[in-house]
Amino acid sequence: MKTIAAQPFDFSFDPARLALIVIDMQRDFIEPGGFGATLGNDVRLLSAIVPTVGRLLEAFRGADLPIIHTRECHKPDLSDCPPAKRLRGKPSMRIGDPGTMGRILIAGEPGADIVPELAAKPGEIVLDKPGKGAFYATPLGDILAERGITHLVLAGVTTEVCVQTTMREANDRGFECLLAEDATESYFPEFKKAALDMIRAQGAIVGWTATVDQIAEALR
Ligand code: C5J
Repeated sequence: MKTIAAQPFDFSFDPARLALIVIDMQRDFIEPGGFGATLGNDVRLLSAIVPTVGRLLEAFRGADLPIIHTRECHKPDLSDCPPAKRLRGKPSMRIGDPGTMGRILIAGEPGADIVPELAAKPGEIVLDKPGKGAFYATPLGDILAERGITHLVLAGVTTEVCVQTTMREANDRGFECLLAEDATESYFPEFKKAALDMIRAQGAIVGWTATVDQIAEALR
């Protein structure tokens, strides 16, 4: 067993049962001119964590542990995008519309891809997901079960939307989850802080948090 110095208390895990899930580090959320920017967000908040997520990936690669990358995107015919998701609000562009990096959040389009700095290496899993949570309508549960994974480290964007949703889905499926607090970000800093507080509250009711340095130290 190994231990990560975490909040609200140490996170113990068997390295043979640990995997990393990096949520939605996609060009459409992170790069200028993408979907996130068209929604009025300052994408520099998100691009700032790219090097830190890179260090977390290297720590898992160095320890030869499983890595899963997710991408929030939909089929070109939008059959997996509920109208409630596509039509809500009055954004200047909607999922499926032509954007600066191809059709917005459509599988196979440049904007839906992971930023080049964090591209998956051979052997790593890239999972397309139509929902906020990475377990909904994907084979993620089977992928983790096949590998005997019981403990997860999560990272990516955005903290309070797809990252927190995935962490809560994982909790309900019995996984022990730790969020890498400096390898996740929100367009709304106060939402990130609130999400971290919620996760750690009541004796880690959703899970633990730790820095990338603390995680890397335990994996060395
Ligand atoms: C959002 C995500 N924020 N990956 N997606 O719509 O968090």
